[in-house]
Amino acid sequence: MAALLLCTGVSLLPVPSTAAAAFPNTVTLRNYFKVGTDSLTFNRPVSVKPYPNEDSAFIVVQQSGQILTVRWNGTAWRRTDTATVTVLAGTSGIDEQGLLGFTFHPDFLTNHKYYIYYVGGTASARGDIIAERTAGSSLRPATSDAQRTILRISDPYDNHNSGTILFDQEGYLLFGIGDGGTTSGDPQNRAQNTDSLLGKFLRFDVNGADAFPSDTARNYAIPATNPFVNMAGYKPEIWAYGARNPWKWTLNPETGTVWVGDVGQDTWEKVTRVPKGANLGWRFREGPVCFNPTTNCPSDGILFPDLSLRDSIATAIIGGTFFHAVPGTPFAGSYIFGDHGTSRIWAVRVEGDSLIDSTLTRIGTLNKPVSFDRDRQGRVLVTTISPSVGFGISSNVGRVLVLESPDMVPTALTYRPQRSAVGSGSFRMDERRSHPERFRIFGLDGREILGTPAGTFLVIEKANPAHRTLMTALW
Ligand SMILES: [Ca+2]
Repeated sequence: MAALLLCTGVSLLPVPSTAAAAFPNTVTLRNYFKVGTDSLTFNRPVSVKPYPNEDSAFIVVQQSGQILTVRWNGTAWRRTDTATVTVLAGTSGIDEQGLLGFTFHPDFLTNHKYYIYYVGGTASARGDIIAERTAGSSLRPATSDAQRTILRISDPYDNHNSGTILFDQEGYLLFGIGDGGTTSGDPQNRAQNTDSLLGKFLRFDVNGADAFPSDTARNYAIPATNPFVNMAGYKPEIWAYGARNPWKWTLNPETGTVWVGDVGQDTWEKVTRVPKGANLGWRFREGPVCFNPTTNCPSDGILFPDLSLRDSIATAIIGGTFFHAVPGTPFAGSYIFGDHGTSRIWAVRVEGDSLIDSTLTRIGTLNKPVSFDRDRQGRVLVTTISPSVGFGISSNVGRVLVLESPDMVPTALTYRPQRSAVGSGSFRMDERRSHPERFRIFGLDGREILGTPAGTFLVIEKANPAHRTLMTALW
């Protein structure tokens, strides 16, 4: 079956042939929603997402429950709309609870659906909730939007809630959640308990019929390709397990694989590529070392981190984003992430799903990064809440900044999951099969690709070579 892909953005830049070995130290941070010499400020912004159909409109998620729309009106940035998520009674609104995640449905422009993740309540009423909302015809979230619960998990403690929900390249909703929390050590060993939904990556089909009609807390279907479907002792929602607190994670747009910054206990912060079915090892291990038990802990079947950072340089890792560079430019193949505790931002070089150089290039210092996102042009946006003290966030004032450098040459990229409908301006990759003479396809490393593999490519129409589009193909 052929998949279709949306092509957005046209790059007129040439396709260089080689990539630089190291990242130049040329990156600066500037206010993105600039107002004079300062910026629009936000109340504890935890994520910023571009609208799927506009270059200059964004959702800014405030932890206290507001979904803001920020738009450029031609002369200035303005908040043009606000929806409020009523977080659960008893929510402290500080530290790790509140409104934490937001994502548009891949077909938002036609079905108007978006998804929120929020955490709150106290004691036995504490819950982690993913909900689906349907915006009105204005295609702007509003407080009045209809809402239905997708998932509700009872949560024993108020921390380790993660904060990311995303649709993957197969069109399923992916969710990472921490081990349930408490002060330390996952005391009930939930992350390794495959009969618990905590300490996991979970994957749902929110387009399918409710597979649990008698369960009001589970309102979705199970993707048949989930790794533990029909396995005794495993919840079928599980995509991967053994996570401690996967606060921020993203998908490698080239491969579709999860890359997570999993917040460590006391000693190690971790960046890990998470393939389907992986066991990240917590609480047996904290990154490269044994945690519980402290010696002779299991290692068979456990996925070790791609990067393990000692507490001397990182104390609360903020999983990052892949920078969509024009192939061959200095920041091609870079994964950019940071640390909330030490305020550092780094780049590492990645090829496909492999870390090809674990050397951390420190490209910035920002007090205090909270999330890494991208705009539709591929630029890296960082939300920050500062000043901050320790792991908790003591200030409410936050801003959105953008990483800029003459060496960071972004290309726009929007992928559309396989189930998406053909829309205006979309492009069918199966034309490559039926009309192979019409297109040339180049990988992100600049090499020409023959055949019709899945991945992210620069597509050039032979009859009109100036028409170049970066796109992701699924088959
Ligand atoms: Ca149900």
